Amino acid sequence: MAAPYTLIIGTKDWSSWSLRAYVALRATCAQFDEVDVPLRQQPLTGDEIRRYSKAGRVPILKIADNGREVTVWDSLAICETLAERHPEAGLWPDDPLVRAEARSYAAEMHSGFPDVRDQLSMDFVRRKPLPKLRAETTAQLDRILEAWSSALQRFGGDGGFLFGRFSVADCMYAPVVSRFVTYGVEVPAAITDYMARMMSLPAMQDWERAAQKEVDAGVA
Ligand SMILES: N[C@@H](CCC(=O)N[C@@H](CS)C(=O)NCC(=O)O)C(=O)O
Repeated sequence: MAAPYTLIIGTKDWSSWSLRAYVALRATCAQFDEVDVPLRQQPLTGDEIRRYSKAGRVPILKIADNGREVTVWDSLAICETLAERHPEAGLWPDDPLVRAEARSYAAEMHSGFPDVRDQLSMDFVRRKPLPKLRAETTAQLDRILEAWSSALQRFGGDGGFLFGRFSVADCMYAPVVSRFVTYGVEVPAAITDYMARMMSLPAMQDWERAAQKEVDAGVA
């Protein structure tokens, strides 16, 4: 049977938005085909992405469902769609009020932290010195650490993810975990444990292996 999903993603070493959709899709255990688009090779990159979505950004999820085909673009829309289509994966917390907070975490990441994204860009397998941080970047890093600590303390429980079991909130922050590893950002012990848990997810390990291959091949 053909896979119900096709996930179109960018170069794994760099594509932080793609990683978010990838870990969400892996959490559903659904079968999917993957299309890899090389980033930073304009005009090829843009042309390739626009074959799948006129929005011109990855990730893109194609869904084939009972003879219907739909395209979902944007990481958060993909995560929401997967959570809705796979309730068994528990990608949002069960409690509506906790879910409201988890959604806020995901949305804050999706629309925020521009200086962290700019100064600590994702380079999944490389290890780099921490650059001299702008005040805005430091403030955003502090906010991320404060938000993670608060979620882990209040909801982490035995599951050890931000809201206990793995959720869309963790998907959205997966690239930030990778950035903290790449740039050796100093974090409190509880956050070190959280980051280790995230980095050891099979989906993250597979992503890392593929990103390493890109680096070895000189395409990232
Ligand atoms: N808000 C979008 C952002 C997606 C995005 O900016 N993706 C980058 C790659 S990480 C991209 O497609 N860049 C296109 C290019 O480099 O031409 C999302 O959440 O998916």
